[in-house]
Amino acid sequence: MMEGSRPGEGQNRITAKIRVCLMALAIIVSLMTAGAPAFAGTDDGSTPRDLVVNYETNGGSTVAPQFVLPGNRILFQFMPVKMCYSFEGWYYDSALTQSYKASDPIVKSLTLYAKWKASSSDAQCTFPTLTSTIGTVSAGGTDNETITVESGVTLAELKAAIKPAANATFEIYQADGITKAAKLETGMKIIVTPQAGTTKVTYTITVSSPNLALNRPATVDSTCTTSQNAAKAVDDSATNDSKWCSKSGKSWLQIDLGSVKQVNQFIIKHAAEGGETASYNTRAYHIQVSNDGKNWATVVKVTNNTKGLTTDNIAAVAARYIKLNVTKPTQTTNLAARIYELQVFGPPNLALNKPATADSTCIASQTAVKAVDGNVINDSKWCSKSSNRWLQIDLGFVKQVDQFVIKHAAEGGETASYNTKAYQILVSTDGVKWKSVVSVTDNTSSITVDKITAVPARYIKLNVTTPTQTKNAAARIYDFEVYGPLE
Ligand SMILES: [Ca+2]
Ligand SMILES: [Ca+2]
Repeated sequence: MMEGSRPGEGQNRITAKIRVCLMALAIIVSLMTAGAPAFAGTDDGSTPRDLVVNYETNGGSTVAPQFVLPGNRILFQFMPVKMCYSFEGWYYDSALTQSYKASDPIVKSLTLYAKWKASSSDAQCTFPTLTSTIGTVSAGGTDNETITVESGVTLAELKAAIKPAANATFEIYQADGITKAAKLETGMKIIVTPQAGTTKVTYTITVSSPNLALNRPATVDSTCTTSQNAAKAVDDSATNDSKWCSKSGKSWLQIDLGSVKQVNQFIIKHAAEGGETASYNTRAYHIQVSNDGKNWATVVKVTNNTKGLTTDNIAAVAARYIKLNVTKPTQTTNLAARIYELQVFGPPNLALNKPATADSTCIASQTAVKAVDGNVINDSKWCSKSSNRWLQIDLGFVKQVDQFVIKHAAEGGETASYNTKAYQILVSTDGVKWKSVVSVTDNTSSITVDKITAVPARYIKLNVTTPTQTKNAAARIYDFEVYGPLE
């Protein structure tokens, strides 16, 4: 598009001029007020009873402190200006979460913080934004935006997924914004710098792992009212009474994760997380896991909880069903169990949706990709009946791996006699030199879990040597999962 034909350019120029004038005015006012502070709310000067309101403008023009009598409002407040940004208001906290209103009385000396929004409509302001194929960021790219990535995403993967704006560069730093990051963690920052080096844009990283229980089918022993049902414990909400409640005295909640998953963490939101008194927080509970809904193993036992939010970490176990038994529902004699949320997390499957290849397929749809899609339904398997059946996965980068979970024929609903009988797993860092790490000769199970001492690997290869328990020659792998030690 030609320079002169850009729509709204004239208007942008005028806006920019007004901004420059505003900034100059603000600087003059700031200089004046710095010499003669505005004693808002009192006419007798800075007596010892005056409170001081300081302003942190976060890169905008300076605003001088003001003095206010306790309980009074600030009568006249200066607005700062900042090139290429519009002022979004004052906040009580540097994280900009609690907004200040002009009607708020001032009850103690404090600092107010300015919030800014990048005004990308201004042609003079080219914002150093980014787009990313991992996580979600707004198209405009505003300062202090959050980018959420799933656990298991590496620093190198995120870097490869980011495309900064034209002529801009970016780097990922630790939370201080200065030290370069070595691996991804919540609170780290992506800072995008334009060629001119003036208006940097910061994105804050949140690392999240998916809640395996979210909106999964859930059942309970009973409810206090019909709306306080099992689904409320897995809906990712702790507001508007979104809880499961039961006062049977033998209260339990059971969740079906849909298929067997690796599980290593439970987070429960009790009464106080939903705004109720902390004395209603669950006192004692235990958590059980099962692959079939019949045989249960107790993995968590808590007898003395007082908190509104509990986090129970365990060594990773394979589980399809999760059962929460509330043994003492409150801190008092009140008998109602109140569970606002039961969240279930697992370690990241390093093979999920990674490039996969195989020697052959039985039919065109039963490709290698089906073995790394996280699904076991609708015939989602890789199938091969050649004499040399292999599946290979590229993790993308060299990672530490220490566990392989394979879902065989019966997990996909086929006869257990088609479960893989014998297989080997090999690993490689370069795809050329291979090391055998697992060799199984007599499996009958529909799910196999093979743990090894952690090794570095980028490529994982599964050789199916005896595909079934019978003479049937087809290998059927519904899912091949790879896990590593938690860093
Ligand atoms: Ca809820
Ligand atoms: Ca699958």
